[in-house]
Amino acid sequence: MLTDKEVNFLREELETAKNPLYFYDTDPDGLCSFLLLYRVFKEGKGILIKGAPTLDDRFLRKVEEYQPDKIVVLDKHMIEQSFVNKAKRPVFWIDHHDLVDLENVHYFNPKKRDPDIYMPTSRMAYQISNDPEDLWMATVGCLADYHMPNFIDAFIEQYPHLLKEKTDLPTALYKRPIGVLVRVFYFLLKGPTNEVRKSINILTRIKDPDEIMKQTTPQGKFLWKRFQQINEKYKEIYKDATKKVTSSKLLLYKYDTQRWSFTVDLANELACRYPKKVIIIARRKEDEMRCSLRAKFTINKALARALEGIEGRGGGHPEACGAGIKIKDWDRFLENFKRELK
Ligand SMILES: [Mn+2]
Repeated sequence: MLTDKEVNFLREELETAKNPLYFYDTDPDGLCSFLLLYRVFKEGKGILIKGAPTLDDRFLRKVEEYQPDKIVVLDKHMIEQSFVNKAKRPVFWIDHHDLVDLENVHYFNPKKRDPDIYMPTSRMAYQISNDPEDLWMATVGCLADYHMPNFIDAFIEQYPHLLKEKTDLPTALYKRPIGVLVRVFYFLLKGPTNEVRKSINILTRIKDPDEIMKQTTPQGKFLWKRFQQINEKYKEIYKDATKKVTSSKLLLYKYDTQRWSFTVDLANELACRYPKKVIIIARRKEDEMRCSLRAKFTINKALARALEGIEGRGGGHPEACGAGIKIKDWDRFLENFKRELK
């Protein structure tokens, strides 16, 4: 969480901003963080950081184009120093990934006070915006980043048809209507840029989740229809992936990403639905297998040991890792990993 002092400082900065430019990460936590702030402070413009690992010099042309007085970066794990230096505006960075040393930014990261804390950016954005009408949106952002917010009781009271009682995260995400709403936010970020932008524009004006979930307004109906089209593609791939379930502890699914990438969605859902298995979603890129690994127990140590003597790299969080393995070593890596998981 942010401290009261930080909340007050950021509120003051955003209230006085005439034309802030928001850069935010391409996932529901990043999106909800932006929406929460934009819906309260009204001014400015939001830019999705898509197709770039960090906020780098390529985004300076957006600064050039919009001439903002302040720059706000949300939920992005890295900003290049050169971007900060060349942008020549105050930069406010609210994030919850690993701490980074960067000069000339106002940096807000709860890990400064507690290295082990897990606090999605949208939870902090909601501290700043503090608009009870957006409680549902803050809930979506937190759940999407696999965090049960401390205000969930208030959400249940206000939206019992979306979540009728307190549950664990897998249940909320995959067995309750609120989980569908989270998926709507995930999937609306996929696909052609102009369609994504249109969806986000509409989301800035949605007042109640039922506009989407029950299609009570034309805007909500539009979003729901677009979600359903993407969801159909996902369901097909998900079904295909579940065919790979065997008695093995590994659930390996190889998949060619083209226009619609569902790697993260697949890995997350399979890990929740098969909590005893290690999920590997792999796709070939040039002479490498690129993998997303997930489990509901610690796997990063087994992964590190399995990589010994293998041409490749990998690592990440205890329960969520990434890896890139050279094709020639792929089979040997899988054997190693299976052995290490026993
Ligand atoms: Mn996040």
